[in-house]
Amino acid sequence: MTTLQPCVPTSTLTRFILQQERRFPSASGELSDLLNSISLGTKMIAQLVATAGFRGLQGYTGKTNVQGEATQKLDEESDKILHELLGSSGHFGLLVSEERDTVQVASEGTAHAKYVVAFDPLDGSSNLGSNIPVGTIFSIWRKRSNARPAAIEDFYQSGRNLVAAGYTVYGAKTSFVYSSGQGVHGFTLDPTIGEFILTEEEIRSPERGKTYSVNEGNALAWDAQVGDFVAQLKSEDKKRGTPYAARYVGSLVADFDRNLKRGGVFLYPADKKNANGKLRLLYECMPLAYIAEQAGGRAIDGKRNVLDIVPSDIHERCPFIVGSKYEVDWFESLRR
Ligand code: AHM
Ligand code: MG
Repeated sequence: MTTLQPCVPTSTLTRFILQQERRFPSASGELSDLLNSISLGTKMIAQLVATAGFRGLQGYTGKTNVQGEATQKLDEESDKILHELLGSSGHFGLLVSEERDTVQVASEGTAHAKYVVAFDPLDGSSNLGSNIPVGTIFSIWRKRSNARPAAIEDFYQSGRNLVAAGYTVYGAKTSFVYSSGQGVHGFTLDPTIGEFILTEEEIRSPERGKTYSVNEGNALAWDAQVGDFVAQLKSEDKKRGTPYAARYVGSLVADFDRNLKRGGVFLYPADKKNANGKLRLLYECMPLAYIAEQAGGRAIDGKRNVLDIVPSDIHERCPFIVGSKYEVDWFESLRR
């Protein structure tokens, strides 16, 4: 007879964050506190996503955000949760959110706070109501100077200066993946105890994969490089290992998470209609580029490494090609 073993976790996210902090004896604990505030916020958002259908939280607000996209009630609620939790932590000077036109001053600790944060509270929200995974994405920078309160310029730093970044996926399970520059680590929410449990330590992205993710409905607007690349991925070439399989969820976090762990490439390129693609640099492309690189992958905008770009607008868009090193190098080799 087999006896069921109690499932005692090796580590929780809270404990893991503290252990990472202890590696730096001079650390003040502020970053750990921030990450824990974000994790609490994502647990609350996971709950909202799961129960929206019977809490009157489904559907659109009737408003549009700064990008002209129709906002959903859950976009607004998720933004409020993160804004309030992070604002009251006292460690953020300024916040940027996909859902807010301008930079927001945190409610407490403005002058002394060391960090600024950007987030997409609910990525992929056009999929809500279809029971398809959505997620939250965040990036954290240190202020350029501690001698002054946070300023908008603190967001205009390259991704090389990121202190931490991460994302969650609210799907069949809720997962939290983050890096503070010491590898990428994955956690799964155990809803029975309300804790994120360490499930994937030191995630490494495979050198190459077998899938590609792109909205092929935009093919008519693609340039020759994107067209050639996708055609090669689909062609029969035993030596090269093609054709690849197409996988496109339409929620960046879900497509990215799969490719990070299984290998492959995701593209939201520039095209004839959108010179800078669709995705936003500060709270979509940069944080995921940071995670990809920490795991051994790559992210480019077609010409430059995404982490080398210095933003000049908080809602700036950026063409995004991200994934395993092999496929991103391959895409780059087709540049004309
Ligand atoms: P959102 O942040 O408003 O949800 O928009 C971003 C989403 C990504 O999650 C996804 O990869 C992309 O938009 C899908 O766009 P499209 O429907 O054009 O393929
Ligand atoms: Mg988004």
